[in-house]
Amino acid sequence: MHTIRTQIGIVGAGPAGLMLGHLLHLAGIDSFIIENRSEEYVIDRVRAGVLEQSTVDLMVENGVGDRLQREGMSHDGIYINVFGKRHRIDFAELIGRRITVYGQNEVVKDLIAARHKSGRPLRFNVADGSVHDLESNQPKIRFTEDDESHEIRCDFIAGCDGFHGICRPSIPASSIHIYERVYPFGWLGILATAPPSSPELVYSRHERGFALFSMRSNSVTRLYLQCAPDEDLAKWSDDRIWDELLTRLRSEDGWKPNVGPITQKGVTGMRSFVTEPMRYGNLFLAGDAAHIVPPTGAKGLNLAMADIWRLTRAIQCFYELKSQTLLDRYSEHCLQRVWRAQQFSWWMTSLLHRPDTANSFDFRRQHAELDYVTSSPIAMMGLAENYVGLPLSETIPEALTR
Ligand code: FAS
Ligand code: PHB
Repeated sequence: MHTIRTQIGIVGAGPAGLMLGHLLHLAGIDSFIIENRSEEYVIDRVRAGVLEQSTVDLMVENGVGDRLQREGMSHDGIYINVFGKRHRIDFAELIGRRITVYGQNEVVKDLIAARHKSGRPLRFNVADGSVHDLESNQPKIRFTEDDESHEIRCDFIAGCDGFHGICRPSIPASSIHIYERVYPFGWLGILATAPPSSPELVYSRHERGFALFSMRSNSVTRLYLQCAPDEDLAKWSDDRIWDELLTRLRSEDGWKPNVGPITQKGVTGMRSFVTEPMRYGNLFLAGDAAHIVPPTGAKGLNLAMADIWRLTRAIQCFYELKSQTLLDRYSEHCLQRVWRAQQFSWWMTSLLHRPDTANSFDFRRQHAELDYVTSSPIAMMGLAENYVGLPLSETIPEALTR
């Protein structure tokens, strides 16, 4: 068994683990990142596409935002298409903040490049990962690489290994509480080589269900449609996908997405999930390892970055001020932002999807809410504030009063 000593052991090289490694590096704090997938797989994995202002600020302020500033697409609003009628929600007008469209895999690519440049350890393709002695002052991560077993001894473990990782399940069930809601629908998502025909995202509620028009660049679009959670992709030819997308997204004013070759497609289930607390001994969970939101509110990646901003400050406070205060308040403070995003993501999902058991009252009530959200400046401001995201700050009340 080869022993490695470091300050922070990080499980998972997704956006959370990589950003943590980067911010700790800038703070002169040592860390060791392990990832059980290959570098190519992690970079090519198609996921998020919308960055909150605070996520963009975090990347730019910490020296990993150059390409984001060059290639990211800044959007001042979104469209909501209500049964064929398109309405614009003008974030810049309503709250003076905006979002940026920049693929998660581009974020991961930039962070991996920064990690390699820092010379600090990042190991891909590891196997048999496990965590131990979480309540001790020297928690341990064990893994094998090229059939050799290794043990990382550290002060703290950051569980950034996503929803299907090893860290959360390593916590005794009696020490955490899980809050969960699984939705009776999923998203069939595609990447297409087609120039965007709208300068901003289009969320659509159509009688046949939800659809979303998004993009990755001036030549690549990303689109989603509501489907069954276990939808069989084999039953969806590219023509059938485009027919359904055009039907659900086309609006009375003639707008419709451009059609082009589909280069990637997949089906994702949808759930709301929260782990409380996000800490067990000296194991700190961050990102999808602790919480999942349905992607309708575009919050997942941004919540992961907010957790990491908070965890870095807490770890710095421990080493620089010998204080446990922020570590002890990490979970409580993260959960304030997590539940705000949970409520918003559930609300956007309920507002824009066709419920599986639509009784006439629910249908009319949903329609009334869609009319309200697309006509009342006050309702639009609420949506804008949550969609663009709150500034990173110690607590939510503080962020709300900024
Ligand atoms: P990740 O899951 O990204 O990373 C965890 C890493 O840990 C992975 O690389 C995994 O391979 C690794 N790992 C797992 N087990 C391990 C083990 N045992 N040992 C070592 N490594 C291990 N969010 C948004 O904000 N905006 C969006 O527009 C958006 N769209 C989405 C669309 C889809 C289709 C999906 C599925 C998600 C979307 N999300 C969106 C949410 C998504 O982006 C996640 O929130 C984000 O990936 C969370 O980042 P991490 O917490 O780093 O987890
Ligand atoms: C995306 O661009 O992939 C995307 C955008 C908005 C969402 C979800 C996904 O709500």
